[in-house]
Amino acid sequence: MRIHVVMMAAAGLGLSAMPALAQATLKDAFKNRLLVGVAVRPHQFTGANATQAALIANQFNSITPENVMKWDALQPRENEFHFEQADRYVDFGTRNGMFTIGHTLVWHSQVPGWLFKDAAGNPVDRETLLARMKKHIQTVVGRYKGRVKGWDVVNEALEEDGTLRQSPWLKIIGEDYLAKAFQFAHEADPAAQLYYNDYGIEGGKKRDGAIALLKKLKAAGVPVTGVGIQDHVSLTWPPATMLDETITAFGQAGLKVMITELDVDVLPARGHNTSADVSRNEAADPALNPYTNGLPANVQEALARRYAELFAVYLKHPGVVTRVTLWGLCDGESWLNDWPIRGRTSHPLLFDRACKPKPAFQALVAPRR
Ligand code: 9MR
Repeated sequence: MRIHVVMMAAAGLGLSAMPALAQATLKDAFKNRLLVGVAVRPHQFTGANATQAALIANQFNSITPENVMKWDALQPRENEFHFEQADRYVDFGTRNGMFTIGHTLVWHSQVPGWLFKDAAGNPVDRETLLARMKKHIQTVVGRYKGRVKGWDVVNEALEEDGTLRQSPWLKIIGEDYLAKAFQFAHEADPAAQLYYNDYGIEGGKKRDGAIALLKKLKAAGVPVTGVGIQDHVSLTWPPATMLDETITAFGQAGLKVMITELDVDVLPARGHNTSADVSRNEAADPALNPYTNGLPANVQEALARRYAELFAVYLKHPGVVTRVTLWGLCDGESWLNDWPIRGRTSHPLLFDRACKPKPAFQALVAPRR
């Protein structure tokens, strides 16, 4: 208790923060087994919201930047780098002794308009795009060498059928763009862990495609440390057995597995769709937004059981699954409030809209035996 009081005094917090801090923590619950991380936003890592900053420092031992290290944030115009936010993010992680992640170097989304074009607006050639990729990766990874411990190097390069996504990276550079990205990142920081990160690879053809791709990269000597399974999941998909088999298969291929963007969507959906593609945008329908006044107890319980089930699967793979990162701290700021339908009231995380721990949190820190 004394430690918490000291921490709060240091962070200049009011008493209202006390209940959230004076309790068991996720990082202790999984100590020596899993790092537990969270995706963070500027108001949290700059300390503008001191309560949330303290909650993050208290509960988690790893962080990922939700948006501030994407290409459009770091290099909006060619050779014009903006590091203010990213520097503060890395400082927060370093100060708090957290395993600090970089997200993400090579992605088809959140990229500035100039990246794939020349001055006349025509697509650039392979050599130009490779040079731009190299410059970006070496500048960014080089700047945080030794402090950012792991990078999502290539993000979401696969289609739902497991073939390579027809992105500008693939069309302009060709298949070896993945190997090049890992190579450049490795040159810039040989000690950093380097991941391939994707959603929907928990099962099916996309999983098979990911395994084949990663085996091929490893066989060619490409410095890939592991695979990030994003795990934007629902209450029922993927089934625990499927996830378990998938992690086993990645482990057998010699890869570490990170759970990089975990959240559990409890809202009803139009049909079954395992895609977390940010470009999905569906029409609103009140029937698909049933929990605007809070989550009913039976759904809270189902969510708690689901979180417990997922962590039980992760824990079955010691040495393979080494980190689990939640994609956000409190429900009110989850991306799932606006995706795939804008303006819904979503409840996918461990802390509610008041940033108070939910039954799902309790299920992880104090499991019923
Ligand atoms: O949560 C992120 C949201 O705030 C952004 O608007 C969106 C677009 O950049 O990206 C979200 O995060 C995505 C992550 O970077 C990659 N995997 C899917 C995540 C959810 O869309």
